[in-house]
Amino acid sequence: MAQIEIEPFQANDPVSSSYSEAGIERIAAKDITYSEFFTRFMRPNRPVILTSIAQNWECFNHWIDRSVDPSQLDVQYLKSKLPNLSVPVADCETQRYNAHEKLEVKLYDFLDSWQSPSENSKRGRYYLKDWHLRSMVPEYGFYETPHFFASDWLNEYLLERGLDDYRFVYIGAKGTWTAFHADVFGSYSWSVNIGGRKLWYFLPPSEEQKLADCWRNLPFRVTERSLQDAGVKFYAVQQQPGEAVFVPTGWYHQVLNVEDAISVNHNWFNGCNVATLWRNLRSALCDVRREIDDCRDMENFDEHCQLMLKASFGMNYADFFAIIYHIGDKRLKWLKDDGVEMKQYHYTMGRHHAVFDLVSIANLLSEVVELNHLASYREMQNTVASYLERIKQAIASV
Ligand SMILES: O=C(O)CCC(=O)C(=O)O
Ligand SMILES: [Fe+2]
Repeated sequence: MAQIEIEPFQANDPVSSSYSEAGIERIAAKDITYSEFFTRFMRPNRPVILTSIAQNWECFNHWIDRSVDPSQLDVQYLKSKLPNLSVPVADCETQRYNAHEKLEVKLYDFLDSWQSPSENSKRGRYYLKDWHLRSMVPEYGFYETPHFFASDWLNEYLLERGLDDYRFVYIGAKGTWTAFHADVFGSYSWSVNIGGRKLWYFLPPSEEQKLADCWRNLPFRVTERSLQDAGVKFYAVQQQPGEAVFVPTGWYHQVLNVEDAISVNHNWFNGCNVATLWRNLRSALCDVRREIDDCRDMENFDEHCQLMLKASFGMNYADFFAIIYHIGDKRLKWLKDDGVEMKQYHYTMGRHHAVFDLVSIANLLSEVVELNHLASYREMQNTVASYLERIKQAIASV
């Protein structure tokens, strides 16, 4: 079983935040180690494309009938593997708030109209996306998470708790697209193309502010022209079949299927970007508090804010700390029972990596305690403080 491991180093080493002026690098997956990917891209939060990453995947080898066309979906094969599930599609010709309108259709209807589009078919309009195929049909192992992306606290926690995950499949005809956005919670994403090509526009963090209107709203759609006109720094990249795009935290992006395109992607976070998630969560809570400020005197105002935070942001403080404690407990156990294997997807985690995870948790919780972030949530504050002491002791004894 392959191991994900990093070099022994001080978790408090400064991280360079600069990015390459030359564009987004393309590196063959076999030419870079996990540790290099960690140091050069994941920790400094820089995008990269890793090529030839999917050649052993079942979906890469069977979902596309390459004898016909490089992006021809083998509809018969998919039907033989999958039941007629309800699947989520985005209607790329409508807009609801800052995303496309979502609806549910039957998989076989979607595939049939893909294969033989009729006059009023929605082929170039409906984009099958955010489809939890992996969790819907768990026995069907159609891909393996590349080891580069295996330090994934979000899905590790959700899967071990039997909760809804952030692992998706996307199937979109030429012309379907994903609106301008940064990823949920401020997570990373990775996206691997099984077939077809996608055009990505990427903006380094904060560049998107140049596009904000006077209410601080960002555009639904950008074009090269609108980006240039606003003096925005951006990268345009074409993702080819078999390539993985690593999308760093807080980088706004827009994606267009320039051909019929099929991809797998995950959202995730870990010790490298957990502080950004916490910052985003706090800022989303500030928005909620501001919105219902006139109810401030009501009983249970702070608990109510947490309910609203969960509804608007998809996660609240209790969820966030549940993830931290789950990950922390597992790393603590592995350190104690030295040599116990840590199964993460189908990888094990090395000792330096486990220590890195604990140090990043300790750094985060120290900030939470020292800056009194949980002043309105006393009980949570006490739990965090005592958990921090446990982690510190464990790190000190390494
Ligand atoms: O492929 C797409 O349409 C969108 C993918 C995306 O936004 C992501 O992977 O973060
Ligand atoms: Fe995204």
